[in-house]
Order: sequence, then C-alpha cells, then structure tokens
Amino acid sequence: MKLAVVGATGLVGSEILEVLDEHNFPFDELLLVASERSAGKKMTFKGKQYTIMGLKQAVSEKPDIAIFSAGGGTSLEWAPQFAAVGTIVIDNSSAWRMDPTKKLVVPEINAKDLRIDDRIIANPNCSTIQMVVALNLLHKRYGIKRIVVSTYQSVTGTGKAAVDQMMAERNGQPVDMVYPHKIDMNVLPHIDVFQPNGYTKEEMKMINETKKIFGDDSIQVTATTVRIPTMGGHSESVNVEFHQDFDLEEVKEILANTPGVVLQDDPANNLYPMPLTSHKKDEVFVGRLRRDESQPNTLNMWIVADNLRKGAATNAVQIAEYLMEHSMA
Ligand code: A2P
Ligand code: 11C
Repeated sequence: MKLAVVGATGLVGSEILEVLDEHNFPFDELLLVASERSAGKKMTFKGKQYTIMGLKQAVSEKPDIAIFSAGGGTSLEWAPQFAAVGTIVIDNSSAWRMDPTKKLVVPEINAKDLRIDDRIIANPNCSTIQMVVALNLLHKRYGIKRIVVSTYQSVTGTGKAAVDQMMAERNGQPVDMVYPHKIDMNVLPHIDVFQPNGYTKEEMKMINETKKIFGDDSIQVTATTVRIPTMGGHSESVNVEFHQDFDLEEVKEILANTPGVVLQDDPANNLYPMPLTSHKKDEVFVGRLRRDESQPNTLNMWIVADNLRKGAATNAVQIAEYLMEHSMA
C-alpha cells in the first residue's frame, strides 16, 4: 500500500499526517508531496526522515491512494493525472465537489455509494461536513425541510498565513494582511469570494454540498458564514425545520447515537461545545438543543468541530480507511 499526501507541508497536510499516525493507518510506503519549491527538503514523520517530492515524481511512483490538500488549482491539474495511473485521489479542495460524475463523501453518511472505479473522490467543505454529520440521523428520523445556519469560523480555515496575520496583530508585530480587514478583536461576515447573488462562495458551498451529500435537492438551506478570531475549530448556530415533529429527549438520544457525534448538552453545568474543547478531536460536538418556540417542528442547535480534523484531515483519512476496509484500494 503506497500512500501519497499532496500538500504535506501545509496546515491540512500536517494535520493529515497527525491523523494517520493517531489512527495507525496501515501503509507500506509514504510519499510526502508539495510544490517544486519544497522538493528535496526533508520532513520527519513517526521518527523517519522523508524527502519531499514534487507532483511529477509522485505520479511516476503510482501511489494507491493520494490525499490532496494543495488548493483547487493543483487538484484540477493533477488529480486526473494520478487517476490515469490508477491512483485513487481523495481531494480536499472544492475543485471536484459539484462535478456530477464525482462522489462527495462523508463516510458516516454516504461512503456506501463508493464504487471500485471511483478514481477522484471529493471531500466536502469543513463547515458543511460538521453540519451534515450532526444532522444525519435527525434527517432520517424527521426529514429536514429547511436549515438556517450562521457560522463562526476559525482562521485556520484560511491557512497558515491567516493564523500569522491574527497572531501578529495580537502581538503588535508587523502584519502581512490576508483578510481585507483586521481579524483580531474583529468579526468578518465574509468567507471566500462574493458571488453575483450577494452570498459568499463559502455560503453557497454549504447550500449546494448539503443537498448533494444527503442526495436530496428538496432540502432548503440558507447560510451566513462569518470569520472570528479563534483557532480551535468552526462553530455553527443551526436552526432546522423538520417535516415531522420531534420529541426533544428523543433528539438527544438520536444525537448520542449518531456516528461521529458527541453530545455536550448540559447547560446547568455550563457544558456546551466550544472550539477550545474541540481542538484536535476527530468528532463533531453538539449542544444547546432547544425547540424553536416561534415555529412548529423546528430545533435550534450549536455544532462545533475542529475544521482541520473532521472538516478536512480526519474525513479524508476515514475515506481512505473505508476504501482499504472494503478492498477498494
Ligand atoms: P509548499 O509548502 O511547497 O508551498 P497552506 O494552505 O497551509 O498554505 O498549504 C498549502 C499546501 O499546498 C502546501 O503543502 C504547499 O506546498 C502545497 N502547494 C501549494 N501549491 C502547490 C503546487 N502548485 N503544487 C504542489 N503543492 C502545492
Ligand atoms: C474556511 N471552509 O474555513 C473554508 C476552508 O472549500 O475546502 C476550506 C475551503 C474548502 O475558510
């Protein structure tokens, strides 16, 4: 089993390596791949030194699986070249997600749709993943009619340069601006680029990807995505209207039994999900469960996950694990 991590030097790439290590992922050979700028440099993983290679060399090595996290442009150009030599690409970028010929996979929900000849598999956007994981079994039980989501997203979602901007602002150091405004002590209602309809691309990803993952275009979704000066994970306020009415105690029971979800809902003891307590965890944390008293069949919930973990690295590694467990790679 030959595994390539493309974008190994980046924020998501290094998280992938951590998750592979924690999960004891069974590979025989590991290829660490980055841009030609990094090719030839050394990196250590599990006490072993690796020489970083460029994409051309990595393709010639014909890995069984390549987990890509090196931006959409790199994926568009290189994923088909890996696929052509028989590699299964698990892609973290947005490049292939809405391509009708590609699966958009959250293992807990739709890994069963994967087929032996899928060569490029898309990993959804982080803010989408944590929301659909939390809603998965509730959707099966009550049927989602409409979702209204507002996010509070970590600067780690933008990459290392954004973390550097926030910390430089906080420490009074010279700042290289990544965002159009200061991020520390601020809140930006702006993630990714604005679209002609006034929504941002991040908001449209939440809308379109949710429908594709659940395989249900009738689900109505509206989103406001917001960047906040935190690092541990993304938080979401989700208002969800179901077709059928629910019992709050049953909702809690369903969530407690939903794969990948940890219920943290004990307001009397100040227990609710937070980025600080979700950091470096693979699970999605759910709390603040309340009936929306302004409208029938409607639930308010608060969902937090480490965007670099379940939102990116963990989900991609879980797809690779599924492929191995089902002898598809
Ligand atoms: P490199 O370190 O050589 O630039 P982040 O989002 O945290 O900035 O990380 C981006 C990751 O994608 C890095 O590992 C980076 O490698 C890699 N990358 C960026 N552009 C390319 C490219 N054209 N080809 C291969 N890897 C790339
Ligand atoms: C953010 N969700 O937090 C973005 C990062 O489509 O994979 C991931 C972008 C993507 O800024």
